Amino acid sequence: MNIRTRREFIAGCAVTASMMGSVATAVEAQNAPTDTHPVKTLPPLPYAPDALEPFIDAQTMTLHHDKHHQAYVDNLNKALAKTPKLTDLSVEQLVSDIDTIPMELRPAVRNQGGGHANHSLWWPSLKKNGGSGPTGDLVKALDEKFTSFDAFQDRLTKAALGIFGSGWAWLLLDKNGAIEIATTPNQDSPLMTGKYPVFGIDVWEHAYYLKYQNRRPEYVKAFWNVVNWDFVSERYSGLKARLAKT
Ligand code: MN3
Repeated sequence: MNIRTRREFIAGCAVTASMMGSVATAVEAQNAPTDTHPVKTLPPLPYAPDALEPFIDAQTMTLHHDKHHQAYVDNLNKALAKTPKLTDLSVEQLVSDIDTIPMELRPAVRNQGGGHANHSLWWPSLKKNGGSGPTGDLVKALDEKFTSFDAFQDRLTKAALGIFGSGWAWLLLDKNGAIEIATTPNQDSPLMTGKYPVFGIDVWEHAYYLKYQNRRPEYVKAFWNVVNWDFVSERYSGLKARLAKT
């Protein structure tokens, strides 16, 4: 069964399952999960809140992680309180399979689950002195797609600056392993459309307003100083290898 057919098949099962008062069947065998952050828990910040100074300030990091990300986790779990089978999943699996989730729970999965998934990738993607640029397979992929790293950086920057309101700009892999730049509004996760995020830029004002106020271009420029290239490059190679097997 190809992926599309399988998704439609699963979506069909979801209707049946929810009609039977259980969503368990619908979510047990799904799209291959990418990351596996539990729905129920806020992952710890993998460094001190001031680790990215002066590019991203400690107060922003603390509020962003301890308050904003925590709120996505709390609100998601509140919404899913009556469907414990769903809270046993990884948040990445949950948002990947949003089409199979009962309609009344989808707004929470999209917004709160998307926020939880996006931020769970955001923290490890950042590091001061995280390498001088991409390495390994990612270098070649960026050169082939965008002609050079500089051209890629320029394109992703423009995508981030072009988002109206809140959202994310991403480097993504499609299911065939091809890279692309895309944006998502609000907290929509690329996983909801079958794409795999390599890394992204959070351009919600909560990510930068205390230090940069309305100067999003300055924040995005600063962001390039704190990309964890070792993590991002390894992640790209890992995702690519996983997709080659499916
Ligand atoms: Mn954020």
